[in-house]
Amino acid sequence: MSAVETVIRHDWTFSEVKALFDLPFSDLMYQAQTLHRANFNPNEVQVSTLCSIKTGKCPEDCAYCPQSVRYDTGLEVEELMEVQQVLAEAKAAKDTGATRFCMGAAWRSPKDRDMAKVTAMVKGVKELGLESCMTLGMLTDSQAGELAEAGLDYYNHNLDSSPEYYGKIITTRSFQDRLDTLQNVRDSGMKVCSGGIVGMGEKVEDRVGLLIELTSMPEHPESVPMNMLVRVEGTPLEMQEGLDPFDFLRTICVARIMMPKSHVRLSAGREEMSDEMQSMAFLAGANSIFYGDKLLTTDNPGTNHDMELFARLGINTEEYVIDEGKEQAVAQHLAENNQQFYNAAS
Ligand code: SAM
Ligand code: DTB
Ligand code: SF4
Repeated sequence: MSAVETVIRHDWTFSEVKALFDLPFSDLMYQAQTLHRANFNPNEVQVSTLCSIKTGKCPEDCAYCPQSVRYDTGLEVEELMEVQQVLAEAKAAKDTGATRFCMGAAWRSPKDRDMAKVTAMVKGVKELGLESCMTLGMLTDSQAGELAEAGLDYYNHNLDSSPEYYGKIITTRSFQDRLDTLQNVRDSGMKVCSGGIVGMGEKVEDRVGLLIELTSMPEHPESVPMNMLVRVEGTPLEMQEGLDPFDFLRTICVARIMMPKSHVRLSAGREEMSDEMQSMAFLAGANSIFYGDKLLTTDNPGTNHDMELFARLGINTEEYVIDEGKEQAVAQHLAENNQQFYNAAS
């Protein structure tokens, strides 16, 4: 840790943030990396594995999403999985080195009748010694309370874009609905995971707006997923023009600078990124990834590829520390697994 002062701000102005985006690329990278080093081990990345516990047939109209019932994406629909099946996947994720297991459901919001099953999943995942995360759509305050009581560590609910651009992407629920769910999650005592998508045709001003919204919350989200749009055939955004990689990297830099103590996750879209682009994202301050061959329904780089990339870059996977730094609960196999790849690479 260096002596660089870190101030957690909730009052970023539009012009300040826009000025960050407008910096020469090297100056922006330097600022982001400096703050990153002041707050994190720059050679550690947290790894989470995703599991789609209920797939497809979602009533919402999110223009990017292959799981909306409104778009024909050829997706295989799957009802809510059985608890034991989810736990078998969690165990497999742990065995390949993930420390957090994220369960996602293609719901507008969970039905009360689903809560017993999802809370059983949370308890089972915790018993395996994994951190838990869920993303199930909108939550009422009592649903958030039930999940918190079951031991859920994180709840993921993305703002996706600026309040202005949001309406061009989703019409079936409002930006305010999203903020209300995030408030319910925060009030329940769970940690907040919230970020957005870059590359949906939004302007740099919308990326500024998204990041200002994330930092204006009374506490910054502990985890900030930054997704690069995966252009899925059959969705309205299928033909969206490709994003300049530097525009994505700039967004990672600015997220790191504005939320210096949060984990910034390099999320969807890695399958389309070169190893060099990913390494620049880590340099820009991204320190978490989704690890596993699949995201929810689309492809992700394979675990072997990721471990090899980590070995080539000298990156270690971040350990899962239970009870705020007291008891370290990391499976020995994780270290061994990494070591094996470093040995192979050297
Ligand atoms: N139904 C829940 C919801 O929307 O909150 C949970 C699952 S939803 C798939 C979780 C997030 O995945 C979305 O908010 C969006 O940010 C991201 N996502 C979905 N499809 C994507 C795509 N094609 N490219 C990039 N990110 C995507
Ligand atoms: C997030 O921000 N990205 C993840 C997770 N949270 C749930 C989902 C990405 C989904 C990409 C498209 C798919 O695989 O269906
Ligand atoms: Fe449904 Fe979530 Fe996809 Fe929107 S992003 S269509 S709410 S699964």
